[in-house]
Amino acid sequence: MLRLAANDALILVDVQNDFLPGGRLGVADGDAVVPLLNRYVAHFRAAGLPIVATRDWHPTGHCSFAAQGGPWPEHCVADSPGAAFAAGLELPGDALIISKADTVEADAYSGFQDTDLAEQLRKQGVTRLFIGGLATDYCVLNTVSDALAADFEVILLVDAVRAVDVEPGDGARAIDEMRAKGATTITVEDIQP
Ligand code: VGL
Ligand code: ZN
Repeated sequence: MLRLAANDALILVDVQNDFLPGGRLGVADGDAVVPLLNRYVAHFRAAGLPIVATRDWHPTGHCSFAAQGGPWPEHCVADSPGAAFAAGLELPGDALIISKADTVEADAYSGFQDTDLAEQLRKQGVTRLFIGGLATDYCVLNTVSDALAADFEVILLVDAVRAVDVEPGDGARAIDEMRAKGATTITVEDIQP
């Protein structure tokens, strides 16, 4: 069991339509994270703690798109339906939204890359981060790694992540890597109601 504390914040990584099954870069079973993340959201709201949602927010012609020679199909074009948060995600109105990779020339898998996320969290006295969302092997992995490198304590919401798995096992290896770097893991039942 784990009790939420005053220095905790929740980070929901890229829970966007294009990463759900049927989306441009659909993650298998990606929609399964939504009801779980809603339960984490409810815990954090009840405790009055900060909730952050990151989003991939690419311009048309982004360098990560296949037409530009990048590795991915076109996805999460800013203001498009595919870039919108999953309809079922119960994101509070006062959640902090962090848009990333929003210039043509740079990609960013981490919510900390070229954003003021670390500053905003520190300003609020946050020291421990609960992180879940999509995709385990890209944006979750990189957000967790940057959070640890920036000296935040990190708890990975291991029930509320799903992987792209370009190679089978990528998601499991990403979880091993996050643990090796110092992240601990919980499931939603571990949080003291
Ligand atoms: C992501 C691939 C490309 C992610 C974003 O959110 O994990 N993956 N852009
Ligand atoms: Zn992207």
